[in-house]
Amino acid sequence: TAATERDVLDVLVIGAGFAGMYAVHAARQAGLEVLCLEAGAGVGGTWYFNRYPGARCDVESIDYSYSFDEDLQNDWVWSERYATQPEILAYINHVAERFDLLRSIRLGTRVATAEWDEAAAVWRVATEAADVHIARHVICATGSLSIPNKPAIPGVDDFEGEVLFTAQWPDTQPSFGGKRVGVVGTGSSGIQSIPLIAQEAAELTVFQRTPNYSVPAFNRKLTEEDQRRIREEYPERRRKSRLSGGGSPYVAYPKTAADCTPEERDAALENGWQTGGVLFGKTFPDQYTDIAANDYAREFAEAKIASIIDDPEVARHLIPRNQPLGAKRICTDSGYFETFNRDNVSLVDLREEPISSIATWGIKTGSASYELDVIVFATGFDALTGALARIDLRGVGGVRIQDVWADGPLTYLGVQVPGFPNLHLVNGPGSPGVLANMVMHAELQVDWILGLIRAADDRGADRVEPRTDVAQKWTAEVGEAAAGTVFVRTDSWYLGSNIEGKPRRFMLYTRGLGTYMSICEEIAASDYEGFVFTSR
Ligand code: NA7
Repeated sequence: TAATERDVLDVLVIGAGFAGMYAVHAARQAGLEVLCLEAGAGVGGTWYFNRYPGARCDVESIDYSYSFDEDLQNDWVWSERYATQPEILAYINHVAERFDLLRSIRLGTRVATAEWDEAAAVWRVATEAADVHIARHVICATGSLSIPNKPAIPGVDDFEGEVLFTAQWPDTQPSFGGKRVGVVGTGSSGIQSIPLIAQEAAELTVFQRTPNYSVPAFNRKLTEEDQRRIREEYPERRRKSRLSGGGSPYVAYPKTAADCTPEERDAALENGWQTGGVLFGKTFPDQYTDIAANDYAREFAEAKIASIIDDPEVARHLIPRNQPLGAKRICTDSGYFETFNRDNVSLVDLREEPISSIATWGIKTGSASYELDVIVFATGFDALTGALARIDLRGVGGVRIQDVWADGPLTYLGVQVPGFPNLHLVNGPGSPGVLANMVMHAELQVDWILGLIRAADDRGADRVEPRTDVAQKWTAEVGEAAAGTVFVRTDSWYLGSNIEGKPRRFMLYTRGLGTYMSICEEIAASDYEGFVFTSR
């Protein structure tokens, strides 16, 4: 196809998930000419692709939703404390329609290359269909969990049954009735889908490489009384969330674990457990920084989990024990451990014997064979940097972002990269990202990015980029902050260690969303300290 060139856009957004959709809306509100390119056939990003049974957000629906428009906030009614994927997707589609966003979004359009044109001070962005778009600024809203990890197990292509990936689930729900199903992977996606698949399948075999801590969601329907209270408390809830560590209004117990009496500690942990899910990780303020505090919470969780599982031998395999609680993201489940009490469910511990190959009929470990009709891979993502690395993204002098990031991502504030002028990342490495409520995080970051673009325009500068030294300093700070936490004590996708050959670096800012945004605000107020504005 012949390349077609369009007029110069102010902003080109890559990705129409929560972040990209808000970027489109906010850029339009700021009077900028914006176009968004989205690979999926619909909007929603990760919520478009991850349609597996049981898919839910582990942040409460009333927090994991846009705050930028009060009418939207008050009109939309979430039916459950934790929304299912279909409800989240319905919400995103509603937002797209309500704010007429689709006229600025090209669906089914994957970006292949993005190249900085030094002479013209613009980005040239080409799609896989070789359409070229020219933009002054590019906002990458490419998602943290958007590139599925497909393990290269010998023989994987020989399997004659059905192969499914949770992260690329078919539009029509496959049926498991009467079938022998194997699920590989026990992260959040496995833990959410396993209980539902178990209800339907004739037999379910779970292949677990690393066990995970999972805390019941205590999900429930939201009543009319809840709805009334939510509306009344929303402004205060959002205010608290913006100042918080994780973008939700919850605060830790007012004392460190060490300062509590044993009774107080247990009561705080019980309360944290009943709050449910990933929020249990926030019971004590020092739970992520003091291993002793973490041990209290971990042992409490282990006892709770053990009490759910009937067979102590199965429990021994399902409970992690050797990793700090929350170093891998705590999973939020509805009936996960209970599922292993069913007669049609069995667990294979791959730490004892890894998968050796896949045959036409199923999965082989060293000494055992498992005949299967369906294999579900819930094997995670090339997280945080995977989507950017798949674009041939070239900055000043044709330098590729993969090369600049060969030893791990280098960013200033998680938002800009030296040598890549006018390129902005949302929820990128070096920001709190997935450690916070991504919707609120995206809104705050997009507003900040648009402030930076405005600052450049006000100066008559056609180019803005961070100095290398400030990016190095910020990246070192991100690393130092993480070094003081339990996050670096176990392998995880936060560290890139789930993907072969990826540099092992903790990629997120651990001091919390509120602290992070106050630093960003200070930098904006100091006339964008660390940024260089230039014009041709
Ligand atoms: P995760 O959390 O990365 O989980 C992936 C799981 O798949 C995990 O248990 C992996 O074990 C396992 N895995 C990956 N590759 C293999 C191979 N080759 N063989 C066996 N098992 C394997 O991804 P999710 O999609 O569940 O969740 C991601 C995030 O989405 C989640 O944290 C929420 O924030 C939402 P491993 O631990 O690597 O040993």
